[in-house]
Amino acid sequence: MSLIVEPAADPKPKPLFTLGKPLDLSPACFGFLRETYLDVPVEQLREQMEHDGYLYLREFWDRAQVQAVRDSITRQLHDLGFLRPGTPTDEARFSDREVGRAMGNPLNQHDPVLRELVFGERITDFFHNFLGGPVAHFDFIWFRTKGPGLGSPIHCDLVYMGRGTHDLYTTWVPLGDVELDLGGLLVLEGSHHHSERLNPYLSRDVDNYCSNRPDADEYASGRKWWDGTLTRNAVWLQKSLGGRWLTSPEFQMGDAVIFNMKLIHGSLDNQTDRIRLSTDTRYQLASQPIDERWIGQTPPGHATSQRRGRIC
Ligand SMILES: O=C(O)CCC(=O)C(=O)O
Ligand SMILES: [Fe+2]
Repeated sequence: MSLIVEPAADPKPKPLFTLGKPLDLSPACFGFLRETYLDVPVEQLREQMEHDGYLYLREFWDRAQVQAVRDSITRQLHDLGFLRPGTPTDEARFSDREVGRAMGNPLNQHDPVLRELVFGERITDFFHNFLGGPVAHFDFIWFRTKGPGLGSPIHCDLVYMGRGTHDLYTTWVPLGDVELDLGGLLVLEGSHHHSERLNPYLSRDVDNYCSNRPDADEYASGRKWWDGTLTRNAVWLQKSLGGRWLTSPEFQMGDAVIFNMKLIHGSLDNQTDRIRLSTDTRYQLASQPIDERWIGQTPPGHATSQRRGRIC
């Protein structure tokens, strides 16, 4: 039996949207991520990363361990008043208040149960083996608490975190089962192979600005910021670069999606009344330079202090 499978797409799927636009769900334009498992030899996983730009590792963690993290987060959401009163906490029903974006999110970055999941032995051992040496991770944890409505804009992670090594990997962790209409991760097949064409985008950094432009002061002072979006039109992008938009028929608690800095991705819009919960975190070789914006007890992230001007 092959350990790597790509499930067939439903011939008559329900409509799916990105940033309010319907995706073309024909088999040439849409499909599902190739699934893999931890017992695949590491050389094969490296080849797969090279070829696909991602690894969709099913059952990477014990479901119970992920459920404990979900419990901790839904409890926080409940206590902060973000869940609809009278509904079971575990269902994470949206009230009427957005929890906030990954930056400035009120959830606890230092929750030990969460940190044990995303920075514990299982994942660091995996990266040690995969990268071939001792591993470092960013301290910052990106929370996604996506209520009904628009998913994440299409982007590559490099423009947010490229001041250290570019041999850096994101791990996207669904904290709950994510069906298609709850709006999970969406990646553009083969898009990491277009880095030459995407160079004008990939060579930018959201916290850099051109100091010789008339609006330089506005960028330096934080009044203006480029948010790193590649495009708001996923359908146009797919037609222009080729490849299919890929997601999972159902991301499950315990799964992990690991991907490189140049893979184009975003997420599907959430068509339910529940909050989609996930985190994303970053890993690299400890011997490589690291992007200091994401390191420390309270990483500065995209604070104005991190703006850098240059002639361009
Ligand atoms: O979960 C999302 O909506 C976006 C995830 C993402 O951009 C990432 O994991 O890098
Ligand atoms: Fe991302």
